[in-house]
Amino acid sequence: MHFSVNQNAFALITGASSGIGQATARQLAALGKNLIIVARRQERLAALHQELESEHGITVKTYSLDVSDLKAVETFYQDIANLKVDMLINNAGLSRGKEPFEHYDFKDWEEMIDINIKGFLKVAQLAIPFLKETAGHIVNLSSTAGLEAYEGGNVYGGTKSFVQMISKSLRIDLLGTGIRVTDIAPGAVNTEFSTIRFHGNKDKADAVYQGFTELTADDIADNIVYCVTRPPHVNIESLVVYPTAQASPRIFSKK
Ligand code: 8X3
Repeated sequence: MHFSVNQNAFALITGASSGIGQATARQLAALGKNLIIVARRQERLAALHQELESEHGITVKTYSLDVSDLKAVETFYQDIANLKVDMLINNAGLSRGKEPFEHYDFKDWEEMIDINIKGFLKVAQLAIPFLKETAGHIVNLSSTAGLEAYEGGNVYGGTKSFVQMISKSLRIDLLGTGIRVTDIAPGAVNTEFSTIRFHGNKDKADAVYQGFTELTADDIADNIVYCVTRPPHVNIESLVVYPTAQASPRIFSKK
């Protein structure tokens, strides 16, 4: 099995300061991949930058960016215009709230739509000229919440169904360019995801992952690395990855 990457081009990772994005940055860096890591939290990016450059002798560029600021995404792509990019890990996204539809705070819905849909689209669209030049690879992070509905998942799930539809559409619209598109739909992964969903309530967030062995960010990064290191004629269109103790978004075997 070969796990090699083009060491002359960069992987662009959004949401790289924590969770799946950060784990993917670490695993790609270990393969010698140069990275452009993007997130809102500059201090965290700076720490990761230092760690990865000194441990792996790669080049890391950091960029503090909120993907829901569409103008800032445009400026970002102008700023990296001279770099060769052959991977986009389109990972920035969040869940905010978990309430019945009727009582949901509309602002929480808007935040998810701005980041998971509008930001996600802008990042993907402006990456395409770079990826055309390198016959690159787009990995979109969706969720099992986009495959099946659950209580309070409403708009979050909708944004992730949207990601899955765009992944499929990109496969069609980019056919013939050599660009590969992969959609990864994780189930329960223990990251900051639930803390952010529950507005910082750590107890509520921890309860989500109690009583079973949940996935880690590294488990999903491992799947991403597998997909992006296949030979150029192999496109893994989608992966649905659950913990063994989870059968669907609502069905768990908990002790
Ligand atoms: C994360 C999966 O089911 O917690 O996207 O929403 S779930």
